[in-house]
Amino acid sequence: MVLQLKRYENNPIIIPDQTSWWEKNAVFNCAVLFDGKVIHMLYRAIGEYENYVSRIGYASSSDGFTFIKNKEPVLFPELDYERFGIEDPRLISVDNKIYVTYVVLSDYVKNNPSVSTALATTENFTYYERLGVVTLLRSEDKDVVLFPRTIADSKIQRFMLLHRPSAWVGPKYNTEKPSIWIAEGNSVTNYYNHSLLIKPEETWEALKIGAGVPPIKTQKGWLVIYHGVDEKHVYSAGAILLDLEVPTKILGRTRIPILTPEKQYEVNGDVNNVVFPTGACILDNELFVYYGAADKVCCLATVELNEILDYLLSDACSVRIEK
Ligand code: BMA
Repeated sequence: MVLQLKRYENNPIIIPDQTSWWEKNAVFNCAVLFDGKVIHMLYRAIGEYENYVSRIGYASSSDGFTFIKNKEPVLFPELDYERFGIEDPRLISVDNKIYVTYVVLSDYVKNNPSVSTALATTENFTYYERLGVVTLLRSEDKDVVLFPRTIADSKIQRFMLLHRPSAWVGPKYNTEKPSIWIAEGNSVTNYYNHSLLIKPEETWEALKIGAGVPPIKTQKGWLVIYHGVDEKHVYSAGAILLDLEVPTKILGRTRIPILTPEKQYEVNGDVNNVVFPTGACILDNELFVYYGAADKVCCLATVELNEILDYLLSDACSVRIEK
């Protein structure tokens, strides 16, 4: 059996607003957080192509399908390290505090900038307190997602995250291609104990992989949706299941993408052939996965939670033992 996410029939769910100075060209790569009543969404927006500076917009929904957008951006370059753009937000609630990770650039997109990831916290999705850059200098680190819980161990609260330091390749790092790493933190901003979690193994993820959606706690393990990029620069989505107690242990990994560009809105856009999942929530036992399509619009695809968990624990997703 091959499991595929089911696209929402009315995709895309968010499209650019032609009348808006900051989001008239593209709105994509959306993060979500469900607070039990409202699904809050942050999304990346482009209003001009010349400098391609990204800002972050906010939208909300009560059913997961229909979102109402704010008129003005909620996160936009204010500090020096943000001035070339704020990209790819990921939302997560850890111990009842809401955090956003987002990518920041050292220069304009066209100048091949180095990338880092910054963190902010918010109580109301309107005001954001900046907590600074959380990745290491020159590690080219993005796709940073926090786990939604801390571990209390010897009275120290330890945070956990997944990240994708593109510069960590070569024999020293035991991977030839940018891979997903896991780390612990003694505060929400300071991470150590980095270890390689998964590296590219299949052709659809041959160039690089990166965490997409923050880990979702389920009864069977931490569910993580990630993206993989093939030799032709096609972005697809896959999933892994991590042990709840020992998250460095992989219980299952999809060998065939669960979503790959097929629809016109995924194949043609500002960057063609991209599905880029960045947010998810569970509504009535259904996993809602939100993704950017072709760096142009925001879309939704769903799967029954138990179905994807059983699939990840089946033979089709068994973990290969490295010799
Ligand atoms: C990644 C990020 C994403 C983008 C994707 C496809 O590196 O820049 O924001 O959606 O590439 O272009």
